[in-house]
Amino acid sequence: MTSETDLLSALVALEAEALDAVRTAADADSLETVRVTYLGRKEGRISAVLKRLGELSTEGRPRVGAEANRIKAAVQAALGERAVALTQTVAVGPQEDLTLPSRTGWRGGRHPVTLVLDEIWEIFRELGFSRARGPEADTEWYNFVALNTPLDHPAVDEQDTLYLEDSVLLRSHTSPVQIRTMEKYPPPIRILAPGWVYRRDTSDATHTPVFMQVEGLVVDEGINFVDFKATLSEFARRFWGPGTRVRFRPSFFPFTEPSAEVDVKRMITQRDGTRVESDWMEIMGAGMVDPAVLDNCGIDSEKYTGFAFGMGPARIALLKYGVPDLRLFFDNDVRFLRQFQAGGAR
Ligand code: 2NL
Repeated sequence: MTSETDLLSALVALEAEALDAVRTAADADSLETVRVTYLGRKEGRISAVLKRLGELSTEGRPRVGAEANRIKAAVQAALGERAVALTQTVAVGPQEDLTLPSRTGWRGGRHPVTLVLDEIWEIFRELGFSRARGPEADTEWYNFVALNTPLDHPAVDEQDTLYLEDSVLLRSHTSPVQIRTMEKYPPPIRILAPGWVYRRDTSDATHTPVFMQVEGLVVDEGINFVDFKATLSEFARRFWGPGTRVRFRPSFFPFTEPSAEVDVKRMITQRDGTRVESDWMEIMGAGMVDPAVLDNCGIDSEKYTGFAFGMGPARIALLKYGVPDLRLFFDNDVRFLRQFQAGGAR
């Protein structure tokens, strides 16, 4: 004979199954299927249990009947709640897809001009140079006059300087930093002076009115033209590669005598492994410090000599990476800048 506990445990198992089916029903149609499966009057699985009440003793019947009714009510209530929830989901729209991978974090990187400047600095650091800095707004004395460039000299007009007030201007090169260093410290001096400089230029592919410059200065007893050529050739070969050819072309700057433009010819390894030479590329201006500049800074030009040079890291970056237009370095389009990061384009 069927016992009361048999039917009760069958009912409890059915309740758990039915509630689970209600919870996972994805739409109104499947909810209706769940209702018919468990509560349907003819074929419903709970009704099937109730039909077996007759198998029980008279005392057991009311207890099992009451439990069956409680379960029917619970499943009915769950069906109602789920039906409402499903209509709300439709009204709100699709749920977030929690299986989507999350966005990776933004990673910053160094600007290509900074990368080149760091590389230049690293080489001169190995050669014994220190780094010097100074103000971006300076006086005519530091920007021109101390550099053997009287204010009526054509070079002053050529630089079309940006004045802030009488005799105070945005520096047109970082040379004022070297003048201040020579005023303050006795030789030996070996410094690199990087920083922003300003000229009243219109932006085009090869000019920007604000640009990064890096100048270098060496002053000591007995510094000669061989030190000058050897130091800058060594720099060029460390930067552009060991096979690089270096040439010094005569030039003019008011603050150096003699003066030179320094050009390099690189060895380039092509995709197929063959090595070819590049064209000559101008990388910097340089020269032996004019004795008048040393005297202006209180350094005895009979005892000390020196050399100096200046270059634009953005222009070097242009040559090194084959960038066609300097303005790309200022647009700050991350799709452009990304290409210079260690991981390459991402
Ligand atoms: C260029 C050329 C140059 C210097 C900068 C310098 C500084 C002192 C004394 C003598 Cl304090 N010279 N600087 C010398 C030659 C060239 O820069 O093309 N720069 C972008």
